[in-house]
Amino acid sequence: MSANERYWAFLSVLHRRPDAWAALSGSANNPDLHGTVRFYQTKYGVLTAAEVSGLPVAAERCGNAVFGFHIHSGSRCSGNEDDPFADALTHYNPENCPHPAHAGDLPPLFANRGYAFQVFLTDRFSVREIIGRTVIIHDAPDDFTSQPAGNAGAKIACGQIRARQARADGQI
Ligand SMILES: [Cu+2]
Ligand SMILES: [Zn+2]
Repeated sequence: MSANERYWAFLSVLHRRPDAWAALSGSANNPDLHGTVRFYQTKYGVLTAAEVSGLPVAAERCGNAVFGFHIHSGSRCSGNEDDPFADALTHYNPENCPHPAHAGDLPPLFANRGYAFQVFLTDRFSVREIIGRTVIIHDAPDDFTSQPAGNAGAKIACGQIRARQARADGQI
């Protein structure tokens, strides 16, 4: 397959129903924050498409518009007063690597007046192994250096990764 053919093949993958997806909701302090992350298994890795609205918009010039983005190992978006999504636990890291070599480390979201749309490829995990885990958005950029989690700040949105549902008519 030529590079050009591969490009168009990836675009066509995005027309499929995703193999897994997560519906993200903001914390109590971020009620307008919502998003969907779709995961498509390909032979090159997992094509991941994130579409998020309601990200915090900085009032000041040069304010932050980059938000840490990870798959966390926990299965629930519950928590406590200090950390509303504490039960999402830490970055998904089956190989016991340092950050940012965790399997769950994703490119941070770049917001456009609170809206982000990103598609990227990662071969650090398969769709199958992330089902039941969680996707987290943080309120600060990931510095891709600090341990254990890139100093990305508070968790502001969370969603559980679910497998694609079989359709009622028996097609999958
Ligand atoms: Cu995180
Ligand atoms: Zn990490």
